[in-house]
Amino acid sequence: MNLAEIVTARYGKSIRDCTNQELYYALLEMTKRMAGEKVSNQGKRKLYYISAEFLIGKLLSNNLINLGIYDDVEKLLSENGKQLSEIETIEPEPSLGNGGLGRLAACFLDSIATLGLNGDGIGLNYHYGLFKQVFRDNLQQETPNPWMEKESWLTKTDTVYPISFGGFTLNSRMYDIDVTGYGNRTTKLHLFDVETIDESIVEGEGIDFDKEDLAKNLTLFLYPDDSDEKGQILRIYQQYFMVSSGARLILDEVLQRGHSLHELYRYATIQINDTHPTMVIPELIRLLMERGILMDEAIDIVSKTCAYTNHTILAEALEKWPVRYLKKAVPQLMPIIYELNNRVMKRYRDESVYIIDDENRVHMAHIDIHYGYSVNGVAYLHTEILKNSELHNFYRIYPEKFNNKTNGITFRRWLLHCNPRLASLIEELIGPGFKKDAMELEKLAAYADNDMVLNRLLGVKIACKEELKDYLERTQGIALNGDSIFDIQIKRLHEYKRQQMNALYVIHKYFEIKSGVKPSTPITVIFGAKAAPAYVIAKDIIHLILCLQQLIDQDPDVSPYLKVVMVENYNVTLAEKLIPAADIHEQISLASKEASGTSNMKFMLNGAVALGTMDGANVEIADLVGQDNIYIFGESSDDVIQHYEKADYVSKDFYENDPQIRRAVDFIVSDTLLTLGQEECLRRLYKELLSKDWFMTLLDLKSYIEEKEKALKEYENRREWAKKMLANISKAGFFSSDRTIAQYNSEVWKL
Ligand code: 26Q
Repeated sequence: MNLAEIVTARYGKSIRDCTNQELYYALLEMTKRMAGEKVSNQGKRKLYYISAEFLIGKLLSNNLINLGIYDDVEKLLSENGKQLSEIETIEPEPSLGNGGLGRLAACFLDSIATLGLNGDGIGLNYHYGLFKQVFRDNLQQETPNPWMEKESWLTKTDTVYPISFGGFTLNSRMYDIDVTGYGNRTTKLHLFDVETIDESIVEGEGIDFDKEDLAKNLTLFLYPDDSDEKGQILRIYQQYFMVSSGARLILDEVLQRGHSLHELYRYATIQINDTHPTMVIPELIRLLMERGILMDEAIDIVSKTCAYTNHTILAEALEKWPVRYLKKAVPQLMPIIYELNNRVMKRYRDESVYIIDDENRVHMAHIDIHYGYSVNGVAYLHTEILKNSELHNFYRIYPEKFNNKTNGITFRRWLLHCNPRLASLIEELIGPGFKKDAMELEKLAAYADNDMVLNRLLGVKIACKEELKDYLERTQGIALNGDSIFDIQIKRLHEYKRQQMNALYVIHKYFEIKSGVKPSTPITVIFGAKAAPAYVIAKDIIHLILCLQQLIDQDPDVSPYLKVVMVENYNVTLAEKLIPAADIHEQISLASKEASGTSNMKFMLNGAVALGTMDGANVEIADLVGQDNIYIFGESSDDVIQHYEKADYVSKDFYENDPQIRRAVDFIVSDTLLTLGQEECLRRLYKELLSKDWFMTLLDLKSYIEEKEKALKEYENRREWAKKMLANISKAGFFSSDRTIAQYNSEVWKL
């Protein structure tokens, strides 16, 4: 059925007479049906990508592009006086992820489908997903973010599994989302859910609820507040619910295809996305034993089936669950976890590789490394750090398991969909081949001295900036100056990502302007970030940025030259507007701490130039584009690791020895800011920077300011800047998730 037929059947009227809302539902039906008709790969071995997060974003446009009908639909609608871009705004964004790790999983599904590989995703169907962020009195507040409507991308299936926990059982129903690949097949995202969820248990306006009523709350929120014990145990319940449902599905599918579970690893491979799904290992062992396979063989089979991706070296993000919690939530797994640990203890003397430590905590990553066949990091530098320091003791035991898979992004969403102007300029210059083979972007290098092309590139950027300006005006009441330099930092708020360093730069610039030194081109510093609800200092940093925004907006001496904007509720939809409009993107994590980063790749692809440290994938970006096309500053990861080892970094020394740094830090608790903000928050942040500064903000602040000044100055030469833009775009091909997935397949999954 075509769109006209669907609207006639649904509403008894023509496209022209439908509301945008009606058209959205009709398009949803049409695309779901078309995606459902495509066949998935039925190869012998199947990949299951298990992840607690799939940050898929809105799906309508992306699906239309991948199905190859975007232009036709847009034309049909406009002939009937309708605009696809307006209809798109009606779709709620499913926010089933926090940030990089979840978005990566979504890009991977797109590439798995595009490459036509046999693989599905397995996750949870959170009713509210990540909280919605609102600003009140310059503070972040969290509210629920419902996304499921009576009609959505989800298709209810008949697959239901009873999942038992300590003392009770819940039914798990599978819902599917068809993920379309570009001009190719589809794959499925299987999301499991409890049918008895009760959204009404959320108390008041915020996101508080009774954490113990599991039948009503298990899949209510993504990663609910885990600052207390109840929240942590709820997370274990969620994880087990996900992996037990997934494990049963995998075993059922292998059996249905007529294979023996003794050869599970020949027909299935499971990629464990960070440690959140680690319990799939003991759970599969348990299920195989339930089906009559002996322990030794069950462990062997599962070890050949599971592979693990590490996304972080931050100690606090490596999951270690107290045995007591696991005993309460999933007692059936404990005998198996003890046995897995006993085997390790028998084989190795080194206590640092044990699964259970002397404080009776279970190290989830250790289960993955001992009982999986592959361990990978997500960028070259990150994998080297895993091998040489963080997981060195494991690397010595299993060197053959360790491998690198530098992250990637899907160019369908992050170029074709979010920046159609740039995509069509590229197509005009080098033809459509880059859409299937991203490395063809290199052909753009031939235009490095072509003034007409360089000018058109600048023209595309101006148009994207205007579009962002209109969008933020319309949706958030924010007025941008389209002629200013857009300097953008968008990512989860975390001290290691150092949004606070960018804020200190803003203060530095504020003083400069106050003293009469004005930038040649006005600067707009844009932030987008959510802080975890219980992460106090992260919320203080948001508070500081919002206070600076207000201060500068109200100061006529400064506001013509400098503007700070923190967009509210940063999400995938906003990223799609912000990234094409960026001139400079901030990738300023403390070297060694950002495993990869993926927004860096998206910005590069959209012709923005990075200002960053030699961290994560920035290292590979710098290698590819060369030093003239990126702004690098700060201490190296080796030096930073040394500082931690020697414990020799003292932030106060930097504060006391540099008047510029001192002035910027002191301003946080100046009368000027205290009249706008909350004294408690600002003083706490000030104290943190001076007495702790665990992520060494003040260490790099000076070189950061210098390098940013250099970037701003070089921006003035528009022709040279356009060459940098072109160089970045032409080298972005390596960061296509099609390349990443092809590597996972040839080196790990072997589908
Ligand atoms: C762990 C324990 C308890 C509670 C929560 C968590 C938890 C939740 C989410 C730990 C980590 C995450 C998310 C991590 C994440 O997004 N990591 C990012 O992954 C990207 C994709 O590989 C990388 O590009 C980023 O560098 C990395 O920060």
